[in-house]
Amino acid sequence: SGKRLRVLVDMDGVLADFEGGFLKKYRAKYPEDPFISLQDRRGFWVSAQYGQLRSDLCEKAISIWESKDFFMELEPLPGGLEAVREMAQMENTDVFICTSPINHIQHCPYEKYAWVEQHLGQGFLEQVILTRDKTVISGDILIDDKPDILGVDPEPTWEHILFTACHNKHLSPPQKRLLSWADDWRAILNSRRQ
Ligand code: BVP
Repeated sequence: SGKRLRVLVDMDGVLADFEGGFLKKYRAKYPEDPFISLQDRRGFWVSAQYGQLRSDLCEKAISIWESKDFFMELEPLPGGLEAVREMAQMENTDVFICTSPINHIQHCPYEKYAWVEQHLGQGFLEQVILTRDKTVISGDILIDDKPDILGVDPEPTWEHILFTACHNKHLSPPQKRLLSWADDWRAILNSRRQ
């Protein structure tokens, strides 16, 4: 027994295929412009790497995820929905989806809720946390593909588990990794139970 385990699960790059969805729509909208294959992605910020490739490509990249239906139409990453459904059914376990919306507010916040409703059901809307600062959210575990999760709290309560993504796979991070949802996420949860 013991206390309940609270798991925070990121959305983009962990449950929803942000990188794949971005590349597909970028290439469709800008077929004459260069692009970065997923294999060549480095660094969390897509916009920064496109801006380095050619300065005008930064704002072209941003135009993709600021467009209507971008977040809604992201494909689920393999095994992610099944994993969070299973976590939600586990004894003494609370799972929340913890995600940072973009600052262009017209579509993204709504579409993130709509995506969760479509893929996990209306009841799961209770589990959604939209925040630009994940350090102020308390939890035991945060599963997230961003290597550096910073905010106003220098000592967040959660242990950050780095979810492997195209942009972070070459790093040697200080965190434990979850290689994919086929990796042993149950063991990581159990390691944090008292
Ligand atoms: O909503 C996503 C997309 C956006 O940042 C958010 C990351 O949220 P978390 O995964 O940390 O919850 N985003 C924005 C940019 C550039 C903005 Br300028 C980017 O390059 N990549 C990216 O993911």
